[in-house]
Formats: sequence, structure tokens, C-alpha cells
Amino acid sequence: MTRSDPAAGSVPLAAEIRTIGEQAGLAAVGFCAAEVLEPARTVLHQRRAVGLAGSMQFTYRNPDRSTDPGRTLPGARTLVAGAWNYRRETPAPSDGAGPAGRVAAYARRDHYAELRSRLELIADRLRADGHRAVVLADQNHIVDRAVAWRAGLGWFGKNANLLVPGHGSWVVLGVVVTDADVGDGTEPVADGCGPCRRCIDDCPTEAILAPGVVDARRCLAWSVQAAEPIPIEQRVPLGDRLYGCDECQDVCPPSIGADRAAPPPAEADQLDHVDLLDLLALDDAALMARHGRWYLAGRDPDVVRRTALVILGNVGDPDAQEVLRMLERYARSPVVELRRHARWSLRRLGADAVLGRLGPDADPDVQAEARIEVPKRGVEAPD
Ligand code: B12
Repeated sequence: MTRSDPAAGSVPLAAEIRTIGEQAGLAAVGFCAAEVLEPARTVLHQRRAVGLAGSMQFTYRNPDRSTDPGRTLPGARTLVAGAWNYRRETPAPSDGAGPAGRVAAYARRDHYAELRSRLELIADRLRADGHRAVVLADQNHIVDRAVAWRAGLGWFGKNANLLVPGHGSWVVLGVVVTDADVGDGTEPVADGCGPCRRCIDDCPTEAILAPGVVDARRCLAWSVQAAEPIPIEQRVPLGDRLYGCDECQDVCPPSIGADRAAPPPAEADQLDHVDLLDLLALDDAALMARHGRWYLAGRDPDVVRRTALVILGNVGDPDAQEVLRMLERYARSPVVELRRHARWSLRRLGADAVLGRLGPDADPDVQAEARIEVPKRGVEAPD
């Protein structure tokens, strides 16, 4: 429990760990006993059973494993949770740039690597005393938010995100699982949402079914990662989102307030917008070299291409020949999913001449989609 250092006196391990994390720049550090994570276990089983997980695997693949720290480290006694604030200044898009897709804030640089390296400092301190320590961040071994909540880092927002006082939900979360006994743990943080329900009301696809309950099948953050086609009813709400969706955080008063109270570091984001024509011109190897850090089902570069094709329909200039040429090229692809999304965008842009030249698609699913009306740009029904 304590470190014997004759010069410094005895510093409780918990305080020392907290100091190591905070001095390394973590937004919050806390700890709790390494017990089975209920209610997360029950919730995972229930949501999977009723289909809310869609085709997601992650922590849903084996809920009993991902809620039992002892399965990662036999003899685990303590979970140390850490939060890393990923909010950064976003430079204004440059004038005259081509159509671009937006990247959610957490995915603009490798914030998980930043978080992990800091948690490793804590793990190293524990190892120095002969303890075992395993760092996890966004892996499938443990439900990070459930640990962070227990460890007193923040409260569960109605959007299911964990909000850290002073930082909002602009944090990624990780855990050190250790067999060290760090102490009594930190008290959970009280709810900070009150009656607010902005995230529920403003979700573009009504994916938050009830406070804390996200239907992944409707969540744009999942639709842009999943193997399945982007559901047709989500393609207009997708807007210009290429990877991730921040809407339920962008409208969240404590998250907005956190930005105002403590402006994000001036260090610019690396990748807030991606030029779509540029991306769609890349071959597989070049595309994965740029974006392979993102989760794309099956590590399939066509997952991000298909999203880019839909965005071209939502934000591309209907009169720009380079946009129409790119969509036509993909509408002739041997890959049915690319043809499907390219055709949808040609219809969204009202590119009748190109569609006439293409004729009907050979695939029956794509033909069936052609019978569903696509809202043409500029003539969407008012809210
Ligand atoms: C699967 C997953 C997703 C899925 C499903 C999200 C979901 N809500 O479950 C998809 C792909 C949609 C997704 C999206 C995003 N994700 Co994600 N995702 C995960 C992953 C891999 C597992 C999450 C999980 O197990 N969920 C299952 C259920 C059990 O968890 P839960 O929804 O949190 O359930 C709790 C609440 O419902 C709460 N609860 C129960 N009853 C009630 C009642 C009330 C009133 C309330 C308020 C709460 C509440 O208790 C439940 C159990 O703990 C984790 C990484 C990890 N290994 O943990 C990252 C993780 C959750 N994702 C993260 C991020 C950043 C995101 C996005 C913001 C990314 C983006 N910008 O696009 C979005 C946010 C979407 C959202 N509003 O949830 C961060 C969250 C950080 C934070 N501050 O909370 C995590 C923790 C990754 C990390 N290590 O930092 N994600």
C-alpha cells in the first residue's frame, strides 16, 4: 500500500499513481476493486439478445469475458482508470478545397496511443514493486466506460458517454488491470445531466432509444464502420460524416461548457477533413496506409469508400464534372456495394444523364433500391 522511501517519507500508492497520471496529462485518474462489472454484463447480454448490438462484436462477442477483469489478469485486485482529453483546435476548412468528409474528433489522430503510453507509466510504477499490470484501452477485454464510472472518473450521460467534470465526454478511456491492492477506490460521480435531453432529441438518426441506451444499428458511428450497406434511411442524415459521429457530444451542454472553460490545446488536429475525390482515387494499399488505424469491418477499404461515395451525393456539387465522373466510375465497379452507394448519390444529385448512360444495375438488390425514392439535393422536406 505504501512506498518506502526514506527521503520522501511514505507516499500512499493511490496518491502516487494519481500524481503519475495527472502529471503525464491525463484528465482524470481513479481506481476501483477488480470485481465483475455488473450491470454492464447484464446489459450486454440483454442488448445483444434484443438485437441492439447489430452485427457488432467488440465487448458483445463474449460479455462474460469483457466484464471480468480476472479473465485478463488472474488474481487482479485493482482497476486503475484513466481518461485522456482529445479535444483539439480545428482549423477552418481552406477555401476552394474540393468536397470533403468530416472525421469525428476522437479519430483525428491516434489518441489511444497517447492514452496507452500514459497508462503504461502507471503500469511501470506498479511493476517496479513486483506487481503485474496490463494496460487496456479500447480493446475488447473490458468495458472501459463501466470501469471509469466505478472508478469515479465521471457520470453516464444520456448519450451513454462517460462525462468527466470539466472535460465533458471529450475523453477516451483506458484501464490498468493489476494484482496490486491500491486501496479503497474512488466514489462514483453524481449525475450531471439533470433533466437535459439534448443528445436524445438532436441525434440525427434517433439512435438513443432511452437514457443510456444506444441502438447501434441506428448510430451513424457504427454505420460507417459496419460491413453492411449504409441503411438507405441514414444516407441523408449522414451528411458529411466520413468516420465517427460527434452529434450527441456537440450538442451536450457540459461538453460545450468544458470547451469554453478550458480551451483545447492549440495543437491542431491532424485529420479533421478528408478530400473525397482524393480518397476515392487511392488504391487499397494507399488507402489503408492513410486510414488503416480506423476500425473498418473486415479491414475492408471499401467500407470507407462507400461512405465517401454517399457523402459525395450529400455535399458534392451536382454540376462538377469530376464529382460525376468519380461516381460513374464507381457505379461501374465490379463490387456491388460500391455500385449501390455510387448510384444512390447519382440519384441524390439528379445526375439523370449519367444514370441513363449506365442503364439498370445487374444486381437485384441494387435494382430494388432504385425503386426507393431518393431526396434530391435542395428539395428535402422541411423538418
Ligand atoms: C461498441 C462500442 C461502440 C458502439 C456502440 C456504443 C454503445 N453505446 O455501446 C458504437 C460503434 C456505436 C460506438 C460509438 C461511439 N463510441 Co464507442 N465503443 C464501443 C466499445 C468497443 C464497447 C462499448 C460497450 O461495451 N457498450 C456496451 C454497453 C453495456 O455499454 P453502455 O452503453 O456504456 O451501457 C452503460 C450505460 O447504458 C449505463 N446505463 C445503464 N442504465 C442507464 C440509465 C441511465 C439513465 C444512464 C444515463 C446510463 C445507464 O450503464 C450501462 C453499463 O455500464 C468501447 C470500448 C470498450 N472496450 O469499452 C468504445 C467506447 C465506448 N466508445 C467511445 C467513443 C469515443 C465513441 C464515440 C463518441 C465515437 C464517435 N465520435 O463516433 C461514439 C459514441 C456513441 C454513443 N453515444 O455511445 C469511447 C467512449 C468515451 C466516453 N467518454 O464515454 C469508448 C469507451 C472507447 C474508449 N476506450 O475510449 N462505440
